Amino acid sequence: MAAAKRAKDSAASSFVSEERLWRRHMEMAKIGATAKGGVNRQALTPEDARARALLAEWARGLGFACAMDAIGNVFIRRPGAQAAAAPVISGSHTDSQPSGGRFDGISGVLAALEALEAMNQAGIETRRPVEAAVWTNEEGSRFASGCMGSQVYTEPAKLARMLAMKDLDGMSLKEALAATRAAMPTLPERPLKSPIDCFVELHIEQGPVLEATGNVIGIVTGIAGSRRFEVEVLGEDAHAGTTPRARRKDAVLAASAMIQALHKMMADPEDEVRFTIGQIRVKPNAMAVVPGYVLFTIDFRHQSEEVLTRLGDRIEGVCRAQAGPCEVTLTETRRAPTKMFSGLVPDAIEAVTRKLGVPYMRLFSGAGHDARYVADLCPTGMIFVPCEKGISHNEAENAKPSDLAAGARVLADTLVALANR
Ligand code: HGY
Ligand code: MN
Ligand code: MN
Repeated sequence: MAAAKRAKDSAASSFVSEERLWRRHMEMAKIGATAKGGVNRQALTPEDARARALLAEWARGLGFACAMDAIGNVFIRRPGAQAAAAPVISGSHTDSQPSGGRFDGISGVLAALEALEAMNQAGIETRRPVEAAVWTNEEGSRFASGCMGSQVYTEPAKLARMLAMKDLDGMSLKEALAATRAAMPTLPERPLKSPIDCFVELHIEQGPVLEATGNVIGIVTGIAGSRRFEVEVLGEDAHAGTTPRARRKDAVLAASAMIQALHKMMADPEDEVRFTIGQIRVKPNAMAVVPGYVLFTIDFRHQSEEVLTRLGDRIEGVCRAQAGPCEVTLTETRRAPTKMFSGLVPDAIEAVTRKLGVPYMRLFSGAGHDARYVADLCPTGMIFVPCEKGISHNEAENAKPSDLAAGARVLADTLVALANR
């Protein structure tokens, strides 16, 4: 490549448009918009399909080709001089929590598209192809086991099990994916586990640290390990008016005792354990029926694998001790190890951030991301940008246009540097 063009490599960031990036965020925020200003765009719902279709429309308008793999991950390609070289990829997710925010996930997807467009405007030819990616079902709210797209991409043997998963209405992921495909233009197939040269994910921090310290860029050092469980409590439906307490097998009473005991066990003085029971389903869920069935979910996270093992392995015993006349079944639906990021990608992010003069720090992520799994395939790193008061997984989630644009600028030059190294 001519020296002049290489010299322009740093120009990609100067073509990032804050206005265009913010406008695309607001366009996406209309899809699945909730009354309180957030989004409900759960994985592979018609809303998620509309977001993917809009993204594909923008991408094709820029001359980029799109592809999709067997679990619905989408790849938007900007060609490189060496067409057969493994691509540098950046991306995140379009799906949201049921009462999610306008930035979680989608910011990483739109920053990646913005970086590709800025490379076009800068007239930069990269040696490797550069791609923007959408990973299917990162949130794991509609279909359990989050980061599903990146899990299956890196471990294709998981595909069949994931496609068979059903949502609360009994629809399988396979059916939901077929509906999503039907709502999008037909895209060429991308084989699972196709080589990736390296991966960078931009995401809002979902914590207060960057904002509180006046930093705009977070270079992520790692992602906390997590263990997810489903606890089923089996009692016996009975009449609320005629059944004496001594004869009841009340699944809600047992589950509430378990929940109290678990929170007591997990309460660490350092307040580093992240233990959440976010979903409780009761059947038959009727006022005049002593409930015979409860399912509740456990989301347990910590940086230390020893803590995850020691406390996580005690969960079943604590539940059994509180079961009373009910039976209890514990299923571990996912265990993800703590993943650390170092070397090539974080260092490339830092070099670009310093060159652009953006205030930054290195920090650890309590939130999970697809980068955790992609890191098993290639050198990986993450860029955080601030979100207001660290609020996320909440309809009030907010971010500043200037911070999103700063993140996209760092991302654009990092992708060019990685693609040309
Ligand atoms: O739960 C998480 O950490 C991610 O935001 N889905
Ligand atoms: Mn996310
Ligand atoms: Mn999330």
